[in-house]
Amino acid sequence: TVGTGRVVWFTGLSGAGKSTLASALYEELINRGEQVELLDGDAVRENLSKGLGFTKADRDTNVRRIAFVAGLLAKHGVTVLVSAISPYAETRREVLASLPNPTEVFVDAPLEVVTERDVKGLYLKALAGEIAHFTGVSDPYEAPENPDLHLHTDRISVHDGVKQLLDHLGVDA
Ligand code: GGZ
Repeated sequence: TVGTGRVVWFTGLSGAGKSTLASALYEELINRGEQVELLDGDAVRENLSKGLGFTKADRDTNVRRIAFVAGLLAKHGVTVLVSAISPYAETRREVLASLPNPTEVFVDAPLEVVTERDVKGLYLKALAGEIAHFTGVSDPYEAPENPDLHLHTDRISVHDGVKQLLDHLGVDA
C-alpha cells in the first residue's frame, strides 16, 4: 500500500513566482520517481472553478475546491503542489489544517517588484482601475504570519528556492 502524500501550498501575489517555483519543484520530484500533481490557480480556474470570479466568496470557494482535490490525491500517496494566491489567512489556515502533511510556502515579492515585472500586464490594468478586486492593488492579500517556508523571490533564484523546498521537504539533493 502507498503511504499518505503531502500538500505543498504556495501562496503569494500574482507574479510573485508561485507557479514558477511549483513547476520547478514538480520537475525535481518527478525526476526522483515521486507521484506528484500540480494544482495551479490559473488552470483550476479554467476547469474546476470555471465561472468563479474574485470576490472573497469566490476566492474562498476556489481555494476550498483546490484543497478538496488536493486532499483526495494526497490520501493516495501523491505529493500535491498547489499554486494559488489564496489571499485570506483564515481560509488558508482552515484548509491547510484539513490536509495531510501540509507545508505553507509564502512566495514573497514586494508589490513594487511584481508591478515592475508585470508578466501579464495585469498590474498596469489594475492600477489604471480597469480590474476591480485585483490582489495587492484593489483587493487584500493577507500575508502568512508563520509560513513553514518564506521565500523572497526578489532576492533568491528559482534554483535556490527549489533547493530550500527540497531541503524543507527532506528530499535528498
Ligand atoms: C488576482 C487575478 C485577478 C484578480 C485575474 N486578482 O498571475 P496570474 O493572473 O496568472 O494568476 C492570477 C490568477 C489568480 O487566480 P487564483 O486562483 O490563484 O486566485 S485565488 O487564490 O485568490 O482564488 C492572475 C489572474 O488569476 N487574475 N484577475 N482580480 N488575480
